[in-house]
Amino acid sequence: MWRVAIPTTLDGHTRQTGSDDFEEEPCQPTSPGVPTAVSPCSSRRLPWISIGALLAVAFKVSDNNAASNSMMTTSAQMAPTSQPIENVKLVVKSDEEHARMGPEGTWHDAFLPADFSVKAGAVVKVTVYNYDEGEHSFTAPGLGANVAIAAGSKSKPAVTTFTIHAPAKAGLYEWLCAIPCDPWAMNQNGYMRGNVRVV
Ligand SMILES: [Cu+2]
Repeated sequence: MWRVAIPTTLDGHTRQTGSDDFEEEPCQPTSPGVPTAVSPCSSRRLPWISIGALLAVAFKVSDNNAASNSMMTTSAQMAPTSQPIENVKLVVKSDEEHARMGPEGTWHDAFLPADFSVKAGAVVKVTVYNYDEGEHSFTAPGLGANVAIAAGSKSKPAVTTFTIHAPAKAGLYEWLCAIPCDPWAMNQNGYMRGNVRVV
């Protein structure tokens, strides 16, 4: 009897060519020595192999993008100056020039803006345009800055430039104007004092 019922595959199942449920059989591991081309699993595995290949290609492409991005970052970091350079422009105006109104409704001297952000470790080039006929200062002990801001005029601002080496530690660093000017403004953040946010 067993001599007659010879399995059509070597995986132990007796199969009949042309059977309707042939394609519905669960895919069995192919026994050693059975050519994969003969295995019924091969044709059903193909779509998954194709999807796998597509996914592999997709990941490969994204890897390449990531690699090129990191190369761009690396080349930027390898620029002659290793620290990022930032430029900050500040304007100083007087109460008469309507720098900034206080909550009580009168105008005051002010740095515009009085608060700004810089990157940690950056070399920050600050340029101050002073339209006020009075002198001011940008004094920030935490940033190592104590700079006199030269007096200018409404029609011809005085330009003062200086450099701040932003600390590596992020946080708020206070500055104030240490030269007597608008008494109220000297004690108010947003006017003659403020914060440099190191991020
Ligand atoms: Cu001042």
